[in-house]
Amino acid sequence: MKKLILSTLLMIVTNIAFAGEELIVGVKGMVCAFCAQGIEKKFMAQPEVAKVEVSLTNKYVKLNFKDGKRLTNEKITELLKDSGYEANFEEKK
Ligand SMILES: [Cu+2]
Repeated sequence: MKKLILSTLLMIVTNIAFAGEELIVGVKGMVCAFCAQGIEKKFMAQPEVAKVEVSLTNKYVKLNFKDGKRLTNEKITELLKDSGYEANFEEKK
């Protein structure tokens, strides 16, 4: 029992160390490096976002959020739509 508690505690500590949720969202309509750059800029301008990685080849955007923060799927959809792209939450890679 003690062991279980200890490993649970360890898990919690590890999670805190790697805090900041990661989310991969598919992006429809992204065709060139300019698109990718624009999307990256758009997300980096959001205060909740710590890191953005755009894959033009695989058509997705990987978002790393700041501790305890997150953009809602609706907000992400809206941000992408504003730039002329479509968010795809189904097809995660
Ligand atoms: Cu483009």
